[in-house]
Amino acid sequence: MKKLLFAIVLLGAVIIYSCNKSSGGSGSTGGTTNTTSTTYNALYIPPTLTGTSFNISLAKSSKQFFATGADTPTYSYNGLPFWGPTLIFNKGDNITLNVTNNLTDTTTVHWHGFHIPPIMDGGPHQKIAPGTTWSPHFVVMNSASTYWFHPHLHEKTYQQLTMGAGGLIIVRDPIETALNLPRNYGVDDIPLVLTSRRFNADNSFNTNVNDYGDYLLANGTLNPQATLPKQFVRFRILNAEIERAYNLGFGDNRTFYVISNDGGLLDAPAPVTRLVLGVGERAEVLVDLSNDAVGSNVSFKSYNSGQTFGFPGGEPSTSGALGSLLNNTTFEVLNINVAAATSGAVTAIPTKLTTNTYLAASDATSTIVTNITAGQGSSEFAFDNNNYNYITINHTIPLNTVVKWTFVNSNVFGHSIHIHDIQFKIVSRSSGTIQPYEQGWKDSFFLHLGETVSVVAKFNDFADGTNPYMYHCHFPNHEDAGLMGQFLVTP
Ligand SMILES: [Cu+2]
Repeated sequence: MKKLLFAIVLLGAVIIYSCNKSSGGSGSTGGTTNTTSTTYNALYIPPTLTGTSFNISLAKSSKQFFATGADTPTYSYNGLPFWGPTLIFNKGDNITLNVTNNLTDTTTVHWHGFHIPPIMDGGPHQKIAPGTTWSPHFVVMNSASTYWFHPHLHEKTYQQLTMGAGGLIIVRDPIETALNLPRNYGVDDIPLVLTSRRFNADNSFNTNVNDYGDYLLANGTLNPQATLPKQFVRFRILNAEIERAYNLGFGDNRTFYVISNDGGLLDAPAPVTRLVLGVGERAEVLVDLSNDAVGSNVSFKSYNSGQTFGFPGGEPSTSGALGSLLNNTTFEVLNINVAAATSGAVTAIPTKLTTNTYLAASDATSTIVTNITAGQGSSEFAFDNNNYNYITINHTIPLNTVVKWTFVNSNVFGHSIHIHDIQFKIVSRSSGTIQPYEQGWKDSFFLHLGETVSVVAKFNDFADGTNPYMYHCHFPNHEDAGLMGQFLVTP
């Protein structure tokens, strides 16, 4: 039965690829089957920028996604085709980012996951007008992990992110550096930004508000393949989707190890065979390729078939705003072509990574309860019945308060919740236990339909009686429609 299912999935992949080739990815399902296997494209590895002063500029760009037909108009930073450079920060550095907006539209850039003053945060209030440069500066206080940057202008986030604006940030620190982990970027330390897009017949992105794309993109690469050495390899995975969650695993169900999530290393590697990653979440994982033959292939997949309702991307339809060719299917996110080991290969993983001192529910001195409700007007979702607006401060938190913040979701669908400013600890999930790989510091989490989740955080260091931080659903279409609020951390 499993073999039959696998064959059906493979056949589906061939049909999708065939259709993609013949129609420029218009999403037509009228393609005929053929027996050619998928033609892979080399996984694009974004270039890195290092130092303490970073110049990034957002402008229109383009990328050829398909073997034939027109290029796809995109937005990107620093003239790249789709998706920006990877910024590498060192903890403790005082950095400046010069962000130039060369679009004809206003934008912002948010440093997702960073503990920085609200005026530097790049939320909807820190607007960058066309033709101007915004230069935030801050000390990197975050621990080593994988973060990202992306536009965050209210009602424009979906459009600008869909066009390709975003980039990874890697933070290094002495604790992570002292561990024997794969750290050779693009060789055994691989960025893997997962998203998908729907294309129009002319190969342009379909930027109507679709919840899901039809074609997986890994670092902007269609049908991606990476040649990776026969040793422990690290993936820094970001879910940069619109709504889709990924249920990641390997084709042979091998165990892999989560070493870090949003805000830093776990105490110890967490072994998994499946890893669910909602929008905005990151995970660093190690996979052992040392027992794979040189020249063999290992398939990294998302097992999104058969999910219960509320898992984004589990819906059965293949078209329309709620449908996608990838929905309710198991699809490949990366084909790995195994090559010879490198010198200095990592062949074992540390049993101990770091020692985190987490907050507990009992540490909280204040509570906030946020309900996902219907919004006003045509807004399908809002926090506590109020659509986001620039003026309303939804919560005021005195500096150094430890808050237990509870999100209650009894409305229609799952969401991915992100709180700016802090890294928090998930202390309860009403749907069940908190998985070992979710035990670390988090800034984003998946909130299932019908679920209540509580997180605990200390709001320290940055008080500002005027400039708020955001909390929101990280589905950009939901936040644009009003599923966002703001809070002040006051002196
Ligand atoms: Cu949402």
